[in-house]
Amino acid sequence: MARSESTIENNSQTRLGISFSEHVADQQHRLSPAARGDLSSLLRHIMLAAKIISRETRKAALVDILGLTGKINVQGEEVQKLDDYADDVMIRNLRYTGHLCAMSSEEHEDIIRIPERYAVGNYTLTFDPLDGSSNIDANVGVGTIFSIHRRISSGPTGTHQDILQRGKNQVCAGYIIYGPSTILVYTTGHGVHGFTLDPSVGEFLLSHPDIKTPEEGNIYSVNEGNYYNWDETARQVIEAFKSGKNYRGKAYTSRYVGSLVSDFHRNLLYGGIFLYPADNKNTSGKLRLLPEANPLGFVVENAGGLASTGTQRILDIEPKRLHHRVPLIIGSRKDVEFVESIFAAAKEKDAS
Ligand code: AHM
Ligand code: MG
Repeated sequence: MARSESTIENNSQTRLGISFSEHVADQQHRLSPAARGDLSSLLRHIMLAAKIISRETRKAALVDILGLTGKINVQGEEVQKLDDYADDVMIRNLRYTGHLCAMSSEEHEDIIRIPERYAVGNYTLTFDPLDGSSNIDANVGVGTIFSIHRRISSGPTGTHQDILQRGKNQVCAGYIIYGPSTILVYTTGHGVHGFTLDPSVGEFLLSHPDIKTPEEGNIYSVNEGNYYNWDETARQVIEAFKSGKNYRGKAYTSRYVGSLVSDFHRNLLYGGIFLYPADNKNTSGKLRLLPEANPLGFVVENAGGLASTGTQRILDIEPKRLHHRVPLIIGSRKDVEFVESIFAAAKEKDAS
């Protein structure tokens, strides 16, 4: 029997194994039929950069044998560290596309301008090229995090104003995790979808359609070595998860990789909460609003979770500078709300 085209189309957003490129094209067609396809094209360029970074991170375990990453290779040349390498791959693969007016990277002090020889487009891209890179020599999962905004300035090229936008204005965000397999997770605000790189065909294929994070989880993820640097409220929060004296009356289990994308991705799938509160060494928090908290906040909210500083929604924060840091409390909705309730009670007590 002949299959109708509508059957094929209806299945395409959730059909396991559909390629990332097809998924993005179908989403554009369904949600913005009049769009020119710039965002879809931009995403395909990010995907290509991710494949290249994935290939290099796979070689990291050979560091002592091949002389990679910051050492001298067999030709006597100095080879770049992987985070610098990933940064270069992102810039080289994105700056010529004609879709961007400016970029910003966790590795750069200032914004990255589009060279004059390339066309200027309507989007900005902010990224952390290799999050968790201090773990790479131990073969622990690392990742690239990205955030896309629509341009708001109107001059000949992009400005700081275009980059320093609130997280709630993101048009797309996601990450690529280079773990036992390479997985790309993205959202344009219409569901969160995960794709696994199939090395045999070199394509990201849909493996996690329409991810919804559980409303509550059993995991808390935090660097507890900072305990004595935290204030009373942060200590109280962690004690509540450990002791079972929380809204569920249940003790949580602890999981902490120390690589944000890995900790975030696990909690997104299983449920749970990741916390990096402010402490007396990192008085404004350690993690960066633009390349880390905002994109993961956009992903988690679109999967049904929450991202907060403890007192404010991450996506509402007005970025003050490129490397603006924030406390980050992110994950399952009820767990984040519980933490916010402890911060609110502490604030009330302070005020009285
Ligand atoms: P990076 O982007 O320079 O790798 O730093 C951010 C990393 C996160 O991946 C991780 O969650 C955090 O720093 C770990 O910090 P700590 O070692 O203080 O626990
Ligand atoms: Mg990082």
